[in-house]
Amino acid sequence: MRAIAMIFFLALGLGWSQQHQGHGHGGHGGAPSQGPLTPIQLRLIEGWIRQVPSSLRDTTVYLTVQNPLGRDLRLVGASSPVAEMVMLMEDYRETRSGQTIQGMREVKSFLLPKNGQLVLRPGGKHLMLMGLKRPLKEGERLPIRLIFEGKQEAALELKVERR
Ligand SMILES: [Cu+2]
Repeated sequence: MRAIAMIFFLALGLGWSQQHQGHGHGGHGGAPSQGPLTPIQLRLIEGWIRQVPSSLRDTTVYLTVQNPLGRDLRLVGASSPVAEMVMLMEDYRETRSGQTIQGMREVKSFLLPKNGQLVLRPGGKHLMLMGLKRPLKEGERLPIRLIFEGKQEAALELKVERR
């Protein structure tokens, strides 16, 4: 049963790679925690949201944040008022029987090590804004809330850019 599930997931990944920015729905990235969260301060080194044509309802978020705390943080979710949900994902590329497979898959969490950085960038880890509620305008700044294990959250504001 596990093998079947893995093959199914791989097929999903392939579907994603073909559309690249147009992920299908059906993920299960739901809200990781309810109730009040403790705010934490991270240092935003850089970050941006990719502008996509208004016909697309999903887009990617890339950022680099620094953890100034003396303890590890684990990113387990995110949210934004402009998206129905946000998924943690990573691009991957692997070779199977001489064929290169490229796609993206959902990830449960990202580690933000103590006194270290988490880097989300094209070709690697990223956040996916799923189900955009309206088209995004180039240059506008949007709030993104990062949710960490242990009911902690960090609020960021990122610019929509065409890159
Ligand atoms: Cu993605």
